[in-house]
Amino acid sequence: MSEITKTSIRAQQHPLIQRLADRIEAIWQEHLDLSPYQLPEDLGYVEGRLEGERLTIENRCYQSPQFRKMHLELARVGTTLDILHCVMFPRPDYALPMFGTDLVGGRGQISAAIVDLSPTSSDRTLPESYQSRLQALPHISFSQPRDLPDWGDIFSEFCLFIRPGNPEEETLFLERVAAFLEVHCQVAIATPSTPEQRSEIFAGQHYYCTKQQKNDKTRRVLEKAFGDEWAERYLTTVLFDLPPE
Ligand code: BLA
Repeated sequence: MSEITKTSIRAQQHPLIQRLADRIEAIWQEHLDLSPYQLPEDLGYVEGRLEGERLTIENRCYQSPQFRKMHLELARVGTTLDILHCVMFPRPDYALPMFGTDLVGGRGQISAAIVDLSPTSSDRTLPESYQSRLQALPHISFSQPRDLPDWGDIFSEFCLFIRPGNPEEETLFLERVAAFLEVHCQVAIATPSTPEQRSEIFAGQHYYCTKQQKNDKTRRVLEKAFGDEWAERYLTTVLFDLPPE
């Protein structure tokens, strides 16, 4: 797939998605020692059909000493649905939470904007270094908070899930994602590895992925465009795969 096509999809998406994608990559490049991460052969760029509309998925994927996989995905269904999906999977030698963000919108309006640093420890709490930094961020309130679904027990108390009500709230959300990501990168590079906690961390990541795979809204979009089997494979090998044990 050529770089030109890759850039052009981003340029067609909702402006908040473009801004967030650019910001995420800039923060990664600033703080982390990135190298490419190879996705399964045929899944870097994919096209399917959803109710007569074209579904295009574009993936960017990196790794670093602390992160097994840093995945940024942009997806577009016809001209009606724009999606940004991003997850950072720590290597299981590092006692770090999962960073995740999802923006879903279309026709000029983002309907779902979520960001979290989700715990992977067996007590389901974030390390003290994260708690103190996240608590220190200024309080912001949004006009349309959203309720988490049943499978959302993986998220931390700092999880932000809203529908942005206006351009100011879109920018506030963007800045909050950037703040979470800055905290994450700074703490991650200062965190020593703890191989003795490997199985606990692995179990925490496993739980996170299992729950995310229960998001019917994501699954339905993929099943309609690509079929049930393909959707299952994509959910378990690209979106929420597990590290080799
Ligand atoms: C919601 N995710 C959604 C919705 C759609 C998708 C269509 C419903 C939008 C709405 O309720 O307004 C679709 N998201 C996708 C697709 C992909 C995607 C197709 O990423 C990828 C190809 N989802 C994540 C991550 C988080 C997440 C990393 O991928 C959180 C860190 C959360 N998405 C999430 C949540 C909802 C959602 C909590 C709301 C689910 C609900 O209300 O039932």
